Amino acid sequence: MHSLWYCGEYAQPAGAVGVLTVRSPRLIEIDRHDPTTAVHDDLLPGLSACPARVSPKYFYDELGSSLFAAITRLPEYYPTRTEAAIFARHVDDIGTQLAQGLTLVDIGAGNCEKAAALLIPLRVGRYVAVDISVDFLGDSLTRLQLQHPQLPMLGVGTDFSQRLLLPAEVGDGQRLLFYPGSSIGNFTPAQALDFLRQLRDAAQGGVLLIGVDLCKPVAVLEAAYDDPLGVTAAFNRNLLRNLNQLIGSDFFLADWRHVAFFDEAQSRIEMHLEALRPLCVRWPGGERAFAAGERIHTENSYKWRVDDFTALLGEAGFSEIRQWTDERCWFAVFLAQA
Ligand code: AVJ
Repeated sequence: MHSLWYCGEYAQPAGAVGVLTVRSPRLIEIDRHDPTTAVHDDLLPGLSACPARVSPKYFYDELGSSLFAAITRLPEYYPTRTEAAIFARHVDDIGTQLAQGLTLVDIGAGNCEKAAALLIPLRVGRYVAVDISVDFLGDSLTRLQLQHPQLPMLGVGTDFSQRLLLPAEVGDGQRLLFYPGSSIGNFTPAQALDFLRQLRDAAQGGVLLIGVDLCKPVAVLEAAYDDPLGVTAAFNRNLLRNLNQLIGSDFFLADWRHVAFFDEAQSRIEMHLEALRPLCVRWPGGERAFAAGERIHTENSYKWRVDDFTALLGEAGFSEIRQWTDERCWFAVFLAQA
């Protein structure tokens, strides 16, 4: 079911003195070349639909993952920084709720920076990083392994957007599922409930630590998704580059404008790409005409209220729900028993 594409673990030489032995993180990949199913079942129908839509998972090729890392450093993009501040302030409190030596399973690990700050304070025994972009993940893990030479690490490349399936290699240690950054915000409330249930199953009786972005003034939200430097615009338009690579389409990036706004009724940021002129995009086996001003919906980012998200966790079967937030109540971190 899954192929091993790199395995380079080597043992500590017995009695070695003055030699720093660094483990190599092991990487496995599940269903790597399954793009045909994803492309046929989800990408092409979405591109052809009215209005057109493309899943946000197509942002994250290697360049897209780097652009997202750049977004998290923008002054306007408060979520990453705010969440990190909550962890910095409350990590000891969170740690007292947890056993030692847990397997931290980082869902959507990206550059692994968020988990890196928790490995020591939470006395993690094993680190498993899961991400759709396995090449990016390999680099991130190799760097992290240098800082934690003796911590067992595993990288799992998989597309968990349809279904979260963790391979047996994750091991049978007690699990701490880590789903930070408000990635849950990409899901509609109904999809979020479904995904939380999958997380609960994957936790196998362990715990979930999850970051959730909260409702706040619209101007703050909109600035975070339409920054003056244009990094979010580049991140959004990079999706078209990725599609050109994946399906051989001929999207011309200069024809498309980044659009982001908050929809109060649905409590979500919407991101779109808007055609600047009438045009036709072609790819082997299909084409799609766009009128000037017509949009491709590329992302939703839902903003929650603490009470509503607590209720959602309960509905998904979690218990003993605890939560920490920042002074402005812009972001919340929840800990719950699976
Ligand atoms: C990774 C889904 C949490 O919704 O804030 C950032 C993605 N999109 N800027 C978010 C994103 C535009 C991000 N998540």
